Amino acid sequence: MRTQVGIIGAGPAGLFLALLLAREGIESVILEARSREYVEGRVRAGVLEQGTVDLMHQLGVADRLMRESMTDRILDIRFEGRLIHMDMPDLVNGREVRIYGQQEVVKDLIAARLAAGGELLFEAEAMALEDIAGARPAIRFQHKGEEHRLECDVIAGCDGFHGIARLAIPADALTIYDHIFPFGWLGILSESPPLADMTYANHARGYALASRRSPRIARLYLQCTPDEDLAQWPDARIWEELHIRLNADTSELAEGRIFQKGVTPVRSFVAAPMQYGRLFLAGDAAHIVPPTGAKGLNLAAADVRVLARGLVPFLRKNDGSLVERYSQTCLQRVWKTVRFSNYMTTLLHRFPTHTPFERQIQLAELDYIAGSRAAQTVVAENYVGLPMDG
Ligand code: RFL
Ligand code: PHB
Repeated sequence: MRTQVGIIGAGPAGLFLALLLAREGIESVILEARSREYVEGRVRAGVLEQGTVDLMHQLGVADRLMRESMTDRILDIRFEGRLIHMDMPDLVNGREVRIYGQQEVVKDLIAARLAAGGELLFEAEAMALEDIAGARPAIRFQHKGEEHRLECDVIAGCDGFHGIARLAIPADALTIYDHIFPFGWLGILSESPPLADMTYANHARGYALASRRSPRIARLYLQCTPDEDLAQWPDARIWEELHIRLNADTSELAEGRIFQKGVTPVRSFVAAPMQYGRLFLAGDAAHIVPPTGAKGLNLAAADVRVLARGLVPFLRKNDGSLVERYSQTCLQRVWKTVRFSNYMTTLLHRFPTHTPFERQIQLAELDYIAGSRAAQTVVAENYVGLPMDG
């Protein structure tokens, strides 16, 4: 088999990339280890920056998004019985975010890819990469019990944090920046009306977050230990803790049937550079941010925009001037996003190691944001998303 761009992974990064390239007449094959049902059912992110929404419009895949997603103007932070109420469009020139589940984005992108007749193989697991430093790299993969080899002009490693692409780069060619936070997030989906606004809470018992998926589905999170045992969290305990930490009684935060529960680690990770020879890493394969800034999916979309823009002249007329700056261009945005996600995480969580001094600094920071339009603008500007390529 042969193609121009071999894409490993049908998450947001791989799917957006394939559609961006197809629009320019560049052919690709996507290999996805899991089944279609599995990737379409994976519950993850929910906040789309304006730039990600714009990208879906440009690709002609925004119809359902515009019908079913909800705009989110407001970002609330509750702490010590107080409220910081930020109106994002008011703070940052009309910009806002949209709430639309990542699995809905993935469904829309898969449908568009298949409708256009593009190659997308499910249950096709990449096992090894060959000759990534040379001119004819290849991916060895397994599909329906058989081994295959896909020869490419370039390979896009869009295979997430646990994929194989990053591991194919010699260790001495990569610098790894890794920071594991001493807590995790317990996330649930519930059949109950959500809080009206996106609400983050800093509480002495730990952080909580109230988001939503629809007017009838709430998406709620609680800070927990990194290896929390879900068996210790019967529904009643989850609700009790949410009411306390969000300072919202049942009249404000109604309880409902919990139909999904999961624990996710909280981590910052960057592998640099994001390119080695003809292998390009994009999305979670290259970097992870703590979910507190709601940035992972958006960063994946931003990476592949830069990648597609660079690959088009390279594959059409062997002009590598843009693509050779791929990593450098992406990492500017990545580090600013790592910084913001780290800031929000540090601002809102309870750290087991906190001294009384550090707790007071945290509360002073919240008090400062509460009283300063400038500080609120900084938060809102980052939350709605920095300009592309910035
Ligand atoms: P993905 O989505 O992990 O997709 C990678 C795909 O590669 C496949 N794969 C392979 N395929 C073939 N061969 C192999 N050897 C393979 N190895 C792996 C996998 O099966 C998978 O389908 O990475 P991608 O595309 O880079 O997208 C990144 C995002 O998924 C991630 O950053 C976000 O979900 C992070 N995130 C959030 N991001 C936001 O922008 N806004 C949010 O509100 C937000 N909230 C979250 C989040 C992540 C969370 N969890 C569970 C980690 C909330 C949570 C709880
Ligand atoms: C979500 O809706 O899943 C969500 C919202 C905000 C975050 C993380 C996740 O910071």
